[in-house]
Amino acid sequence: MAIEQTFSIIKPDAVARNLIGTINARLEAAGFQIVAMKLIQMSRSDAENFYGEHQGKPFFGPLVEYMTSGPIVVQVLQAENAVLKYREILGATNPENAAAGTIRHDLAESMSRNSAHGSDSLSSAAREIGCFFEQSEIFSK
Ligand code: IDP
Repeated sequence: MAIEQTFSIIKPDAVARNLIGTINARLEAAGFQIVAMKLIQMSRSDAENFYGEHQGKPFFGPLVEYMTSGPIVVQVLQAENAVLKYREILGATNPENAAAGTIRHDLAESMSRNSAHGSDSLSSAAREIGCFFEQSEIFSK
């Protein structure tokens, strides 16, 4: 299996509840190496661009409001099969449908305040990493 990089966000609800360490411990225990990480607050244009595929959907406005409401942690995670592996430990978008033991099942507040983001494909990961990181900020061997 190939070594991949995926993009992760620890979302505002999780940062506000002091869950950065809890989520990072889960990521490291699952075998991810955190090769880039920043604490930032997204601007409205960052959020609109990042979630551009959802423009026009009823939840788009509230999603942008929420994602800009406070600090978030943006990360690049590296592992074998990282994209699928992270989606598996993240769990379904709606925490009510997420499997027991996943981040969203165990930690998320609701479908909109669902604690973390993980890229859904290698091409999304490349695009999303590029929204927040220069290549020189990624510490990959
Ligand atoms: P994902 O984060 O599991 O990849 P997406 O469908 O890409 O899910 O949606 C992006 C984010 O938008 C979700 O994580 C969630 O915060 C929010 N979202 C998606 N669908 C809904 C919805 O039907 N109601 C409220 N928020 C939603």
